[in-house]
Amino acid sequence: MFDTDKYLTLLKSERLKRAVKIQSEIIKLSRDFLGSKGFVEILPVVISPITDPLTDHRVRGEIECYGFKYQLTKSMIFHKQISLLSIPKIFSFSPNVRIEPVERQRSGRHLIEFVQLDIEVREAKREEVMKLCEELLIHVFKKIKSEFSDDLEFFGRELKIPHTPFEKISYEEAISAYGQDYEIKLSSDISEPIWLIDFPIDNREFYDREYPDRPGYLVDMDLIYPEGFGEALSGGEREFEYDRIKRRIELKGIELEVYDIYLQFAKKGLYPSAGFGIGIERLTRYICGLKNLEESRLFAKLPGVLGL
Ligand code: ASN
Repeated sequence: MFDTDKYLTLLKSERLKRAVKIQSEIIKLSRDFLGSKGFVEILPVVISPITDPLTDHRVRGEIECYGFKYQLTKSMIFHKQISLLSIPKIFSFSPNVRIEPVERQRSGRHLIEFVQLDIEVREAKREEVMKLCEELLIHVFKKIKSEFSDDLEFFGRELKIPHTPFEKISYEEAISAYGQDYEIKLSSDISEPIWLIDFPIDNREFYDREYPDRPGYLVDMDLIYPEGFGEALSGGEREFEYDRIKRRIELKGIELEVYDIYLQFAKKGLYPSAGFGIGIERLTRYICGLKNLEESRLFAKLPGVLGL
């Protein structure tokens, strides 16, 4: 089942060593950048009674302790919103567990355990966090390009510094230009990252904010990497008012009691906010130009394969 010799070869490979070294620097640079902008790093939450519903992930990583049901974190979205009651600008390197369908094993883009740099800003608009993200990425790309040129050369990677602001395309435009398979087709068609904005309500979770004056559409976004690397991140403005959140949960057909604790916080008052979460392994893959996400971290776990 588990091939230790194969694993040892992987551990000693030059590719893995260099990718992990660059990843360590990506984490350091992101931390420094966000620190310089007044962000506070909060510790990640690994188990909680509430987590992101992510309705395409039907298997829930549940554990029971002391008679209570906890779930493994699929994303820290609700904890981010609740954190803002204490601190106005937060981030966390948050491990997420998502039991992906086995068909995604060979996508090159899915691991069942990954880390996202999850960011949330009190009272922010979507455009502000998009700008923040662009600055963060440019900062990281420039530093890696200048200080790790040997490694990038080893990977045969020509890392381009994109122009800002990144272009935007709406979900509807992407669908009409590329069809249902828009993520990879769009990504293969562009040479700089692009924002994909304004998803329809059915496509996303209940916490992305619906335009007050454009029902059925959300003030949210994905960032798509160029050169076929696919999605980099998701984010948006958030629903924060009790009645609206309640309605959105009901629209998804989720029992209100599943989110009872979150709803109680919403009733007492959450702040408006916006944020996003950027996958660290996917960022490493993009920067190094790696074919598979599996090469982008130690202990990578592919859907349906026994990992370490
Ligand atoms: N972290 C994402 C966000 O902030 C949510 C997710 O990962 N599903 O919107």
